[in-house]
Amino acid sequence: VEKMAMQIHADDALRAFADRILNGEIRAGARAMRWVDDGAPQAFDLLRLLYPHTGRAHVVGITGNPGSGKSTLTDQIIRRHRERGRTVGVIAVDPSSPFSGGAILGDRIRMVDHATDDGVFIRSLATRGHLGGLSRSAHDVIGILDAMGFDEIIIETVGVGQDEIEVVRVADTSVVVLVPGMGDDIQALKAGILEIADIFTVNKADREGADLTVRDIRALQMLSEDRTGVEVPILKTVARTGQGVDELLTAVSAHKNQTQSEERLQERKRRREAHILETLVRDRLVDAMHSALGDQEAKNALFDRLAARETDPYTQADLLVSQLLNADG
Ligand SMILES: Nc1nc2c(ncn2[C@@H]2O[C@H](COP(=O)(O)OP(=O)(O)OP(=O)(O)O)[C@@H](O)[C@H]2O)c(=O)[nH]1
Ligand SMILES: [Mg+2]
Repeated sequence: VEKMAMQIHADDALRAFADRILNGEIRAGARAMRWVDDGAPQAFDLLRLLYPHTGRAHVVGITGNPGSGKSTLTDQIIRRHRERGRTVGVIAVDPSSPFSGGAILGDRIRMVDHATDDGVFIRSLATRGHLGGLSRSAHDVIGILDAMGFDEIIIETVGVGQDEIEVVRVADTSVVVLVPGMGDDIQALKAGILEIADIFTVNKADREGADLTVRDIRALQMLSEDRTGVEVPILKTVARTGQGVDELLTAVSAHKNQTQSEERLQERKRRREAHILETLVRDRLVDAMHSALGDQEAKNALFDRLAARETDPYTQADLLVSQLLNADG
């Protein structure tokens, strides 16, 4: 009984905490995001409470190579939203590459302009250490920003690596940022990038070769057949001066309206929910597997047998899965 009373108490406390987030309290939101980051067990209970209040904000993904100007562009976009009185939540996914250490610092410095503005919330998300994948953490953090009532949500992520590309799935509109003079890089652009782009922008258009890059992308677009009927705009921006940013926002709005008026939006939502559900189930199964294997000593014994080729992972995986599936049934 005492345990139950404590549980009810905890539920009340959590509900009160969720209410603070729904009221847009910055400190509560920040704390919830830390829970997600740390993989705290209460995080799921909280997210469960918040979920019905999410899915309202329009999420724009900004992805591109390191140094292509994503943060500078994001900064310009924030400024414009603020001029219209829209509140903005930003998630900057730190590039895992050690080379971009300076650039990460750059993010902080440039975005400091908005640091004192309550209508802007900027949060960075480390790429490492996210159980169940970065995209799910990003989804959870977006959910918190959404529950807090931010009108616009931007997620900045480096478009290299599978993890980062997966992140784009959580966005409603994906902007892929390229720069002039990429030459062979354009050819090497992952098919994945081409597929996820709803809008291309050739940033640093103050540099030579922007038009050539536009043409290269267009040529590449024509080669990929599955884009039937959907025109993916290719714009040019100079994030440093803000040139072309209004046009970019117009394209984002157009995409938003386009997707909302079609069943494509529903399809996009379906894919996103499926992805999140899959990662959650995978996490839980892996956790259950570890419990089923027992303590570290027992696990090591199995891993040693595998290493010694006394058994194989295929057989063991089948055994474990059938064991887990039968556990409750
Ligand atoms: N010439 C020129 N430079 C730009 C433009 N936009 C951004 N830059 C510069 O490019 C550099 C990188 O810009 P960031 O906005 O930090 O690029 P990023 O894509 O966020 O970089 P990461 O977060 O490290 O991936 C900075 O020195 C910017 O001032 C532009 O339109 N023209
Ligand atoms: Mg950046």
